[in-house]
Amino acid sequence: MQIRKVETILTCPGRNYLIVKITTEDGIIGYGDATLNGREMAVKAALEEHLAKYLIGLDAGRITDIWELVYRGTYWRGGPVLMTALAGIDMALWDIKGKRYQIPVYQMLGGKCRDRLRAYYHVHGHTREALAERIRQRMADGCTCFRYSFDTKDSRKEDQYFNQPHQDISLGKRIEVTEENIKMPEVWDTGEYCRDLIAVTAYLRDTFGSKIDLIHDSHERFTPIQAAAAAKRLEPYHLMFLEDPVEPVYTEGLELIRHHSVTPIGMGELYNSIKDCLIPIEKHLIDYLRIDISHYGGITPSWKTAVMAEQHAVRIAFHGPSDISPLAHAALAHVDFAIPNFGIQEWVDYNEELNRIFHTDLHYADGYITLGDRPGLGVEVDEEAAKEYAYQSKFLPVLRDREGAVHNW
Ligand code: GCO
Ligand code: MG
Repeated sequence: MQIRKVETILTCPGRNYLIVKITTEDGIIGYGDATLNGREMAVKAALEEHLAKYLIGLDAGRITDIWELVYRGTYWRGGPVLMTALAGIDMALWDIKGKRYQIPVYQMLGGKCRDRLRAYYHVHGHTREALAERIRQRMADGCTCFRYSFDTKDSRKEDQYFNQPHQDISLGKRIEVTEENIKMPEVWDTGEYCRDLIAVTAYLRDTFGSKIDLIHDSHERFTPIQAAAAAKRLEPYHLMFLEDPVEPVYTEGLELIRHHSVTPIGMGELYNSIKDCLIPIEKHLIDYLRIDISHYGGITPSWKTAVMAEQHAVRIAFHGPSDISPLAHAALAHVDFAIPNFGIQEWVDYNEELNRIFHTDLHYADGYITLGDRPGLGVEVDEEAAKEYAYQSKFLPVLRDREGAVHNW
């Protein structure tokens, strides 16, 4: 099982996705996801120019050893670009091992702990009524948990809103940032947003009672004291969790939130290594760990972290937005199925173009995800179809406050 080739495939069926393809001497092909939204070229170069050559000739079965080699053996370590490159390699190696022994990855992690995964979708409404309507539509498909967002009314100006900046493209709300509009920042006011957050949440709870679970992603926009105040005021509406209330660097800020409130906290899509989440997990500062399997080095460290989190009653709710590929969704689902402390899975619909490229073994129906028993990650990649969708240069949005200073989005 010697590694013969390490290649990348960049494709844009709506959004950009970077795939790692590893081929062994005996002809086994493994695929992994190395997509980092808005930084695809940096990861591609890291893989092709800097990491691939270390891997040629190595035994593809020595996944942990190769992980260590890439992570610290080559000196520069950590950060989203390198950890995403490493994740692509790691997933491809698990895929190869599964194909070699003809078993799914979850079997290598101890087998399934559950029959299906509960999933949640993003829902956005310009107004609270539109949001409730969107939730009703999704409820008709069986979904019972929602990550809700809304646009915030500017109380100082008639008919003006602070638009939610990080909308899922599938909702048709996202403003694509291209070279033409890269200099046009969106404006944000956290005070106004927080006021609406409490009111909208109260409205949703009042409208739906306990029929649904609610998750709100504040996307690191609060300072620790703002987050503590929001979490305290949200208590009566019993969220499943308040996501990313503060930036990951404010670990002590999480203590402040805990001190003031029992609203459960979800954190993690910006964590890149086990060291980032050690203290939050061990000190019980978070309830749901939301690491992104593609930005955290892949299956190997995500599974190890899940085992550690289990010892501290922290549940796993992997980051699963539309900006990682179905290969990443497959990888995280194999881990989800194999761990006792699975919490919930963020989920998205695939468009037709994606379905042409990725033939996955995951199926969503009635609010739950099921996984078949194909070997490896269980995803067939149609490389010819991938070639039809050329890379498109896209950028991440920028948010500024009313005075023009940069604000977290
Ligand atoms: C989520 C996330 C995403 C991110 C995106 C950034 O919880 O799904 O916050 O919407 O904004 O992954 O690229
Ligand atoms: Mg998030």
